[in-house]
Amino acid sequence: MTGVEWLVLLGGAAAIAWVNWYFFLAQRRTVTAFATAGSASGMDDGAPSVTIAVKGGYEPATVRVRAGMPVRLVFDRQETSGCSEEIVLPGFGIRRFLPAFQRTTIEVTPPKAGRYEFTCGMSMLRGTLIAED
Ligand SMILES: [Cu+2]
Repeated sequence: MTGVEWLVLLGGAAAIAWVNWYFFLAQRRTVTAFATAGSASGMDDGAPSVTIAVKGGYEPATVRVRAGMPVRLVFDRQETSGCSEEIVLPGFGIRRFLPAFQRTTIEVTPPKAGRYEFTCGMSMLRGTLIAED
């Protein structure tokens, strides 16, 4: 192969690696936020709140909460992308519109320990509440 062909091949391989990283690894990077009663900021009547940035995904995408305790999820939508305009919490029967550049608070109480997903309206963006006893 010529030098140019090698360059094209390497460029292609790099592009493929980047795409895989972007969609599979970057999206799955999760940050765990502990929301235990008494330790969270923004509490007024006892329910801890966790702010989740919405921008091409959810950050943090994993939120640990207490089973049986109400928690406020504050979705801070920082984009106008149509993908993230709805938030769905199937385990709680909730589907809510998220206005762009606003914070939308959704309070939920996981009834028991387990994993509760939250997704965009098309299930492309995903996050998880992990409720622990
Ligand atoms: Cu979407």
